[in-house]
This record gives sequence, C-alpha cells and structure tokens, in this order.
Amino acid sequence: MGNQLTEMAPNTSFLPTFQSVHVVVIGLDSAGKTSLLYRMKLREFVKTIPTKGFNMEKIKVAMGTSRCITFQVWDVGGQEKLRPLWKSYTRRTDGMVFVVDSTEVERMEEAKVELHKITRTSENQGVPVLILANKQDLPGALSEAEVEKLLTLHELCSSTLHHAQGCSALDGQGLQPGLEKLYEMILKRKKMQRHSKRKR
Ligand code: G3D
Ligand code: MG
Repeated sequence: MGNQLTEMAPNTSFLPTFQSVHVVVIGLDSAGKTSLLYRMKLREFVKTIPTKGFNMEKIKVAMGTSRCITFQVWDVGGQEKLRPLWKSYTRRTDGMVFVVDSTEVERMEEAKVELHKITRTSENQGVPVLILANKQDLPGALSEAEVEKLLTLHELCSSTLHHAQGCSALDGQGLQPGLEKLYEMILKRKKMQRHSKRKR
C-alpha cells in the first residue's frame, strides 16, 4: 500500500537512528484522531470529545527489538473552521498522519481534497504521510486498498512518500505497523535530503 519510493526502502537498518520525531495527526472531524492518539499513549480506548484546539503527547514506540523512538504527536482539530490551522502545525514536521473514518464513504471526497491540499503546501513538499484507514472494527469499513483508491494516493506528488494502513483505535490493530512504516519513510527522506545536500 505505498508508492514506489517507499517500496524501494524495505531495510533501513544501515541508517542512523533518530531518537525523536515530530508528527502531526490531521484528518476530518470525527475520523478518530484523538482516539488514536490516546490509544497509542495509554494503550486503551478513551471516550473523546471534539477537539477544539490541539492535544500534544510524547509517545514512546518500540521499533523492532533494539530501538525505541519518541513520537511527539500533535493532534489537531478537524472541523472545517479549524482546518486553516493545519498549515501552522505541519510546518517543519517530520511526518504526517492523515486519519480517515473508513465507514464514511460519502466523506472520502472531502478527505481527499484536504489531504491533497495539505501535502501540496510549500512547507510540506516531500513530508511523508501515513494514511490511517481507521475504524476497521466496524462492519462495512472500506479496506485500505479502497481508501487508497478513493483518496487517489497515486496522484500525490512523486516526492511525497506515503503508505495506507488499516487500523482501529478501538482495539489498536494496525497502529504499530503503521508507525513503523512512517518512521521508515522519515528516515528514508532524511537520507535523501543528506544526499542532495552533499551533491550541492
Ligand atoms: P477526531 O479526534 O478525529 O474528531 P475522535 O475523532 O477521536 O473524537 O472520534 C470520533 C468518534 O469516533 C468517537 O465516537 C470515537 O469513539 C469514535 N471512534 C474513533 N476511533 C474509532 C474506532 O477505531 N472504532 C470505532 N468503532 N469508533 C471509533 P462518538 O460516539 O463519541 O462520536
Ligand atoms: Mg479530536
């Protein structure tokens, strides 16, 4: 479920380890961003209320057996009037997590527009994106392949590493592999940036 660049980088063990990464969680209102944040932080499903501003948490995630990475996660409100703020939170971020409610087929077009808009801003050129197809525990949830198609991920800029992952904040499935993939994409991008700096 990714683009060519991500598939070219299956093994990152030769790369240096970055201990802390800055990640912003965005997506339409009610997609499950805050629930996912607290599932990652507390390893349990927490009853949420709509996010008016943002939540920030530092989350330690084990990567394989020898690495532990701290994700500094900003969860930003997804209501329409709050979306212009996404730009300021995504500035200088290492990676983005874009969450969709996989049961809301009718809102996929709206999600697609917002995803493409935020990845095209000049500050976010090439910032890796993990697309979380959330609420996989519910009947009728679209698969990650269907979400990938409806969000037209193949139309994202070729320099934007991306990966679609099904998950559920309710039971936690899909989160660990999704975060591992995001971290792998972040390392890959840092490596590409170092290479292009050296060439200059
Ligand atoms: P947001 O932060 O993106 O706006 P929330 O979304 O985390 O506040 O979640 C919105 C609603 O979806 C909440 O329900 C929450 O319990 C539910 N939800 C989030 N993730 C999942 C999931 O993986 N599975 C299921 N079944 N429900 C989920 P309410 O009823 O409070 O609106
Ligand atoms: Mg929220």
